[in-house]
Amino acid sequence: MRPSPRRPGSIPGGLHYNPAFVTPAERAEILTWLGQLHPIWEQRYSANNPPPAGKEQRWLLRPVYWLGNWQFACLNYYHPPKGIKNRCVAAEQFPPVLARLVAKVEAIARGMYRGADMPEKWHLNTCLVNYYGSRQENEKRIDTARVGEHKDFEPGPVASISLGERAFFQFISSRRPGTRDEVVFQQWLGDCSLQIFGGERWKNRYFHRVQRVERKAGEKFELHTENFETRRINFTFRYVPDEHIVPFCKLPPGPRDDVRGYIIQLARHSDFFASALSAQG
Ligand SMILES: O=C(O)CCC(=O)C(=O)O
Repeated sequence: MRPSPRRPGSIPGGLHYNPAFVTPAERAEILTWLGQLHPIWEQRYSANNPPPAGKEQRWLLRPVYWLGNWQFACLNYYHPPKGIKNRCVAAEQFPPVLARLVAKVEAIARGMYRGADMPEKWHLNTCLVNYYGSRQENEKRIDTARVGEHKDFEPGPVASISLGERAFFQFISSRRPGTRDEVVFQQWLGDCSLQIFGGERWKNRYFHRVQRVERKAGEKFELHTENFETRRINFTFRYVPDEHIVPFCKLPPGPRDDVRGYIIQLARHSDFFASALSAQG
């Protein structure tokens, strides 16, 4: 069923958008904290999870960092009901500024969603930090500031905080071969904004994607993203049941071998991952 017509610019039920959720002081605090992070580039597959027939090994489009737990691409992300074991590797906790924002987000979300749309133990314990921008390759600058249509499979509502240039975000109703994607709702996600989506329609039924990221504000973040110019940062907060988060040292040998190189990279700049590495024995 199509959503009912809306006033231009209005936000449909089940979605929340606040264009000025992050204050200038919080923005500055987040950027200071981001300045000491060293995000990594991941590959989609690994020795123990090679590309399926017809697919090739590839790098992700952008550097990423995860908080709470790290869902490595080569471990196939968290995907209940079957894909829950050995996918979410314990990671650093949220810094104080994000923890404060998350407490406010959780209160908003609890007022919006009920019953099956709000799992009993739901709390936002996971964050994907996505760096959007362009990659320098020899003389060429390659823009990768987009995300193809997908769903987030963590249970319950998802919250997204954006910094930097505006992103054009769409919910899509169909990905069946031979049919056109139907855009159900689209909006710009601006600097300092909060978006929350949840429930059967926005979370389970529709896909979402980022079509493009503007360049209008001339934003260029000074971060540790070598050969990559970052003009937008997005934090997507999600919930993974705590019992599905596993310390690196408790991963079975195959997945542990697959992600060890990443943990070694992370450990160069993170006490948390340095301890995780030494705990493996
Ligand atoms: O960057 C955004 O606004 C959306 C990111 C997203 O879809 C995701 O992390 O799953």
